[in-house]
Amino acid sequence: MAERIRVRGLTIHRPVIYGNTATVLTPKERESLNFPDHTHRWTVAVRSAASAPDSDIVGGADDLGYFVKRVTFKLHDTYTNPTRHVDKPPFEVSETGWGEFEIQIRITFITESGEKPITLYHHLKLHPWSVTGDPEIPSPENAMRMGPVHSWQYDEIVFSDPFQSFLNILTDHPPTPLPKSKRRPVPFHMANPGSLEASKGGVPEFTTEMEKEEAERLETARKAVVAEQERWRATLIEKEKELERLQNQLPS
Ligand code: SLL
Repeated sequence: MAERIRVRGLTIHRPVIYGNTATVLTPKERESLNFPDHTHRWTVAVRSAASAPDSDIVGGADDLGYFVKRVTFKLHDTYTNPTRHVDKPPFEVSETGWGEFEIQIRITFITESGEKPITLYHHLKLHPWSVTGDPEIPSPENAMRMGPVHSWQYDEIVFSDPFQSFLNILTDHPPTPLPKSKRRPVPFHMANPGSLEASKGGVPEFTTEMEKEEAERLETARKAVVAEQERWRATLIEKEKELERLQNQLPS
């Protein structure tokens, strides 16, 4: 079958995000639940990286159903039926609860792809990031004021030597490009402390500018490591010379 031919040497990727949003339950909401100890409502999801313009949803501009068959979210064992299969977009699970835990996310691709499933891990985040560097969990009142918590990871699913038929499906669905820069206010933990954005919170958005900034951060860090290595090497050489000098001074 010509269709099952692999396109050797070619790689193609699709940008995705995975992670969660969480909000504090109001006292009213808590009353209406069967679980009095639950404090938060959260959604864990796998979405396309680009966000729809003017949307409050992080990512999700494109429907991933054209190449994703199923996403399985493995929740903490304290949940009933902790393994949740989602067989159509949106690939997400919403729940209420009281604690943070690691969620295993398994992505199965459409059968035609011939690709093996991939597994990602996300630490469910319920409590806001500290703005002041204070590691303490804010009070529910403060957390509520800070707005929804967002914890999202950008990633690229890479397919190497794809089947021709799968490649055709992918190229028929080009991903919405990321915007160059942010179009909306950022969440409080990313905003300048004291700014209006910081007090109101906002919705994160992945941009190509962030990609560039991340590359620059990595490059700065790499240079710092090299400089540090050079410094220690120089110190070592100096000390070795001193050792030699002192040894030569010892009475033989
Ligand atoms: C913790 N290691 O102690 C974590 C476990 C588990 C959270 C957190 C389930 C609620 C329910 C729920 O929120 N589990 O089904 O009643 O923080």
